[in-house]
Amino acid sequence: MGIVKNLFAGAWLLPAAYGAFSTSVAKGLASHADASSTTSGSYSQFTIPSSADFGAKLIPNVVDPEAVDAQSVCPGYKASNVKESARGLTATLTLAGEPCNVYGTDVDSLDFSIEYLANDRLNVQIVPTYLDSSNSSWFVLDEHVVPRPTSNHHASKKNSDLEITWSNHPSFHFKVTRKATRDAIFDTTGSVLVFENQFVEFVTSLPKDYNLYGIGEHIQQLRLLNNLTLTLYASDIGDPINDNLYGSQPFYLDTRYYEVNHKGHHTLIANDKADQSKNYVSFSHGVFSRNAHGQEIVLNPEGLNIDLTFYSGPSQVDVTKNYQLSTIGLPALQQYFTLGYHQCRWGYNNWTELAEVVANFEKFEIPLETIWNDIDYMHGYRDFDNDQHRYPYSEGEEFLEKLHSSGRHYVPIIDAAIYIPNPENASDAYDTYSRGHKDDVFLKNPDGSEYIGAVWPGYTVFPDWHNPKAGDFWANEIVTWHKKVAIDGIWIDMNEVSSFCVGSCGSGNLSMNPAHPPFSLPGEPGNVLYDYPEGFEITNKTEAASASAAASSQAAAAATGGAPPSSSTSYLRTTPTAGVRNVNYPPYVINNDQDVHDLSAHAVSPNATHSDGVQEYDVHNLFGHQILNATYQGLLKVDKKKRPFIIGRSTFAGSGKWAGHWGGDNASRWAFMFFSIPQALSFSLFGIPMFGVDTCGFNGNSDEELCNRWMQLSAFFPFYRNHNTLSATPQEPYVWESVTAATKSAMKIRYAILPYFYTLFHEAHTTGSTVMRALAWEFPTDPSLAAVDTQFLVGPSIMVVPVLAPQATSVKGVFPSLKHGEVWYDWYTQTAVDAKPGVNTTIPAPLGHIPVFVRGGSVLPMQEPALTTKEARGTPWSLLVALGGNGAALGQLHLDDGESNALDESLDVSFKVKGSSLRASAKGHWEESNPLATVTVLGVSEKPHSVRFNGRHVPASGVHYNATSQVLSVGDLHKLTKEGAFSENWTLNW
Ligand code: MIG
Repeated sequence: MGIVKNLFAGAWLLPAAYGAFSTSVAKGLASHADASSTTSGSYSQFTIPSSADFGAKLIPNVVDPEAVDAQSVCPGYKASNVKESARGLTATLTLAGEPCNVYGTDVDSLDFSIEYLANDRLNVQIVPTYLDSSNSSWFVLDEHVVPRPTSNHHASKKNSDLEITWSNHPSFHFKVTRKATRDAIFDTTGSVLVFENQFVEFVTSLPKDYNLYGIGEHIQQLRLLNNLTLTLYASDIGDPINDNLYGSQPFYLDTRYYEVNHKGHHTLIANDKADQSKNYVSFSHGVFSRNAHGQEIVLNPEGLNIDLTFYSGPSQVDVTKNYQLSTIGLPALQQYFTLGYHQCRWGYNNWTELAEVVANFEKFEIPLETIWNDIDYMHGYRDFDNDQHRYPYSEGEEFLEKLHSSGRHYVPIIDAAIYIPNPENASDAYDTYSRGHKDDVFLKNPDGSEYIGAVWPGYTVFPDWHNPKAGDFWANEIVTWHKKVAIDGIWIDMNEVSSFCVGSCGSGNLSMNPAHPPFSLPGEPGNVLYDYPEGFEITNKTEAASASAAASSQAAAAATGGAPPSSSTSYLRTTPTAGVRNVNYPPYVINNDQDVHDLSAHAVSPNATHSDGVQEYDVHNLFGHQILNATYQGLLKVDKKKRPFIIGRSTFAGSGKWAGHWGGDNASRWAFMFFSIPQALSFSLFGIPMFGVDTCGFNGNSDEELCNRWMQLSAFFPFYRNHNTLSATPQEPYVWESVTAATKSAMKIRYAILPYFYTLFHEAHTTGSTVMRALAWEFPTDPSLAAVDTQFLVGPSIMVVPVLAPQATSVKGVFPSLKHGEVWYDWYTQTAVDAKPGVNTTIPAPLGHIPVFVRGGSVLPMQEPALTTKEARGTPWSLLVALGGNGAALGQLHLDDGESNALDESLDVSFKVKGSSLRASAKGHWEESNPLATVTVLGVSEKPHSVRFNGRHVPASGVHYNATSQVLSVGDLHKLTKEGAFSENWTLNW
């Protein structure tokens, strides 16, 4: 049996401790003694010393040979006072022996409860008995911030798909069983429950070779590996593989495949035992651990994890919908324009440069929907404040007017931190800070002073989302600034929340502001970018050689200077003090991926204190989530009728209600192009369908081949944006001729199927379904697809098999479900693919070509490609009908104005093919005035005698049939649909 070990470095209710605060401030101040000044522009600027971001040297428990295994020393609990009802059970758990106090203070009495919430949903909670809100030493997650799952009146143990049993021998443990398969889906047998004030541990067994998905945010393959520690702690760090990242998504999906015998008995199969000649079924369930603390999930093949909600599925689709509908909320409905192409980079220096970029897209006739601005536009990196030399308001107004009238949009970045002006320099005053300070909305130190960290502008403060006035402050800043710059959405960065120094390093140092960050920016001396993608040495030999030589000498120079991250040789290990929490240095050290693993390194410290007394320690993982909510409310204040468009970096369970997410700070490397697929699929499971990564890669320089492939791949991602780091060589698609062509060809498909994409988004918003899908989710009875993440589906009907390696001219892909009669059509040739079931098929894919397939049984509503989504929305309709093996096909279309919150004016059309007729039936009041131009039917085996539209003959001139490709194309339909393609229900017969 394999085991999931869940180690919470801190439960969700913990006593307060302020001890460590003075230490980190002292460190910040001392290190300033060796600070240097750099000259930037005409003035000499103070640089925060890099040592300000050095934490204490820690060793994570999972690798610490001296770490005590809580399982071997803790006594566990015994249940008593058990009360059962039709809807669940409550009991008291009492410590079963001497407290072990291994990574905190043991809690001697706990309340255990099981609640059957619905037939397909069950909750288990374990909370300290003496929990009362008057006692500020216990932290309880706020239900307004992180909702609990809803319950249904009719739920009962009897009707539930799942069942829980428990036992006291040898100590308290419980087991969740799926009734249909008699299989335990969660089982703590053989382990002890550990519940301390800074540490909670529970252990469940898993099947050997489990299929687990989710547990974010991590960059990893879709199906989680065996033998892996997954740490959850919001961290500002570029592209670590498997380590903790920007957001925290404590949810997983577990899929199990079974063979069913004639008696209906289910036998679980091992993944490697899957056999194409056999039939299988799968059952999926989801588990949400409603906990915002730092946590660690240890997946290992042997042996060990308390607000747990189980979603019984039994399919991924059921689990994902249930999770969103009952618990975290449905994803925000995106505006139609957000599905167009987005161009961004760090380093667009002024409005003129932005205008040039837009002009280039026009010149090369590459669709461009939105031009983005990174921190370059800001005055000294201050939020809500433009640099008046480079990005003056007046010129911006002109630029934006022109941009908007061309149907395009503008989205700038806003950082989480707020500059705190130099008190000794009257001309440094900054209104945003003054207003926030007056309202007292910033995070505090334990002594009540403002917590002062460091981000781009120098020393900064941070909004405190627990303060009831913080939301209004943030909204007011957005509204005020919007009057000067007519933005169309907001890009939220640095919201982990990131801070470039340990502790309140700015306390006492404000006279140094504006300070330079404690490291060099990309392109600054010592940090010149010489990195290129794999394959560059083949395609650009000379340039690659000189870049690599320059990189070596830069590295050699760096090696001679600079201090080591930590001068101490021994690790800091803390021991628990009875009843006292050490929030900055908890006894259990999670494997946080910042340098030296310090929780305060490159983030606001755990002892930063909120207005309600809650420490950052308890809510660190929620900062990102709450700023996204505040930004959403702010944009609604700008225009309450418009759907806010927000892309955020740090997220939590439920952030999808307000924002999309981008997988920031990847590198211009082939591996990261691959990882973007499992990243997107994981965010589908987390209820954040609007996802995309920095196309062509962020860190390092990109090159023609990688960018060519990547522009094509991202064209099938929900959020399609090219973004680049400061000083890296330009990578807009018009930079290379082949990339221009490749981009245009992929965008032609994307823009044609925009109505399909939009319909998928509407469905996600109303039902919790996904947009980007794993093959395993659409084909749940094929165990061989469980780990596939090198190809994917957009909705149910489009499959993409991208090239993910340099120098390739073909790619291997599988065509699911052929043995059950599934048909796949090549997008380009419109003919059925000839492949064998379960066989990895070689698909030609020269540079510039991305293999795309349409699944038989689909009707895709399409419009004509155009340079903007607005223009595309004004073109005639066409339908692509891909007949299934049984000759049938289905499709959906949702239309509305694409931007307003009030959805009373909408149109829903359903398409259905039966025999040789296609029926379109529309419901709703949205008036679609564009006519229908063409219907193309793939897989028509015989030439039709006649074609009729609503009983009227379509003239032969409009009908084309190709017997070889089996494509029937019916044109000239405009005349018959002058009032609009769906103004009346119609039938096409052939
Ligand atoms: O630490 O604003 O992920 O997309 O270009 C760098 C500059 C800060 C990180 C974001 C990246 C953005 C960059 N930001």
